[in-house]
Amino acid sequence: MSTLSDQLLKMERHNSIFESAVRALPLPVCAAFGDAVRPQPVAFAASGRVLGTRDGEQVAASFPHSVQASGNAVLAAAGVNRAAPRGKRVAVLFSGGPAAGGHNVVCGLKRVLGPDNTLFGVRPGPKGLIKGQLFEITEADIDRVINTGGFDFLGTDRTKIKTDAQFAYVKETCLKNSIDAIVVIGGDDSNTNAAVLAEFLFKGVKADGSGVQVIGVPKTIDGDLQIGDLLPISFGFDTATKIYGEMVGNILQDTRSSLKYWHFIKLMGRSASHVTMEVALQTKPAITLVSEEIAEKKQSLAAIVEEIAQAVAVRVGKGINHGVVLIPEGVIEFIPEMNALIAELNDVLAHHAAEFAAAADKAAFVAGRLTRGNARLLASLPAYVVRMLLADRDSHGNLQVSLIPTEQLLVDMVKARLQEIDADIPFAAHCHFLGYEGRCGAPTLFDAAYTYNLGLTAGSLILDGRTGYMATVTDLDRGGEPRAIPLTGLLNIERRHGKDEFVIEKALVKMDSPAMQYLLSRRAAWAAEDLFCSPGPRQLWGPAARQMPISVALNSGAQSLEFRIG
Ligand code: FBP
Repeated sequence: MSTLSDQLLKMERHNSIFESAVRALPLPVCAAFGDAVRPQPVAFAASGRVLGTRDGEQVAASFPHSVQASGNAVLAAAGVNRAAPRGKRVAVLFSGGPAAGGHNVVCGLKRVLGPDNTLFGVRPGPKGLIKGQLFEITEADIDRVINTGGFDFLGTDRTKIKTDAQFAYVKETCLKNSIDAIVVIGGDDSNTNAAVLAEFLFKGVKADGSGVQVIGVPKTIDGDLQIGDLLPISFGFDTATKIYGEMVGNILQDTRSSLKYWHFIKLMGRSASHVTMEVALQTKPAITLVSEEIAEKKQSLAAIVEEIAQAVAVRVGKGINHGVVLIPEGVIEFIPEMNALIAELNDVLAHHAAEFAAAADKAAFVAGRLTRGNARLLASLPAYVVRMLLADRDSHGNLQVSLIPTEQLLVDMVKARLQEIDADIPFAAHCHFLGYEGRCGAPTLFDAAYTYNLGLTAGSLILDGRTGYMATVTDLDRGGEPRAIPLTGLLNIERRHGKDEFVIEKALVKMDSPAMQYLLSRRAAWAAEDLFCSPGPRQLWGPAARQMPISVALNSGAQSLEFRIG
């Protein structure tokens, strides 16, 4: 066999030239963990900060063990843990959508637990915990998955552990495998799940009456799990936005080359507009919709269409017959009349689930149960939008906004409006949805380092005997500090599935945040003429490798775009 065909065969199973090289990429660790090659577990102590939410009393009543144990106190690293126990058996799982860097959390965990403790992978996600599907993670596994993207090492799913039977199965899994601790790597819903699990498993699980510790790790490309300076961003956001940034930059470059197209690009990110805002800050397109702004200004669908149509007409007047419109995935839920419709739809679907499932004409079934205004609005929407508004909610009760073709709806409506303004205005548009292509790319240096240190932090919390906390790393432009956030200090009550539930609130874009203010200060100039830039491919080596998300740098008051861990 020739050398080239040998080389090509060796590349199979995640061994491309890039993947092989990236496994050897050294990862910096926060000073608290000591040596980068042999990181040490840290002990934790109360930092002096205590968290609370408006529903604190109900939380304390429903999560008595967790609240009593943590006092909702934020923990800070307090030196190397010289008394770390041995023989701990820890299970780790991914939960929810994939995000770059998840494998490095597992690697950090394994490294800090060391050879004296055992790490098990749960396959796939919470469902694997219910079914008891565990396997021991080896050093060879870690060498293979480090710095690689995706969640494929363990797989993931969106099962919400909620029934008595499911909780009993989880307990059985813990007992059968003598599990001492579970690490849940997930977003807001999954960390809410982790809080519930921590309370359920707090004590009385094992024969000696002791419990099973539960630690959460903040993941989601959406960027909607943020807690001020305690959690400036969840992992996966940087990689996803840099991948989208490169693609949007390429499309912008095409618009100015071919000189005849508008591109309406919807960006994943669920409800919040963090992803869209970050990509806008990276690329500077003509138009950026921000869902939270639309809600604040109470803009109707017609008003949004009018704004875009006018911007197109003004550019055409200047001879610029092209541009890019960035659209947040969840924008539809923020348009007041659509929001009212979706809320009523959610209630109808939750309360008539069986009849709805059996109904032949689902739209007619629902319309008959809506208020007159909402029924009229539903009837006015194109069939491709109605179908998705009526599609199954996910197991956490969320509308699957990624399935709603908002970009197509806007193109169709803008086209119709431009015809009314002046039939001679040229308008040719393409639609894109950038979502899944950003979730599993190889982690950026930021995400690779951040997640490895999150794994070290989660493992340290377990060895320090903690439960009901979310691991975090703060001060990302000043070396990085491992900390722990009490999950019960984040819980509020929200209406989901037609009933009140404890949830960690999604962090939306704040209108007065420095990142939003910056976008507002530049948006008109970006609409008036082409000022875009192309961030290019993400770099693991080279000048852009150390760049953190622009919105995170702005919002955390950083002095430059450079992150510094270690
Ligand atoms: P998480 O909130 O679980 O991290 O998921 C993020 C996300 O990628 C959203 O941006 C998107 O709306 C959703 O998952 C898509 O879900 P699915 O993977 O089930 O299609």
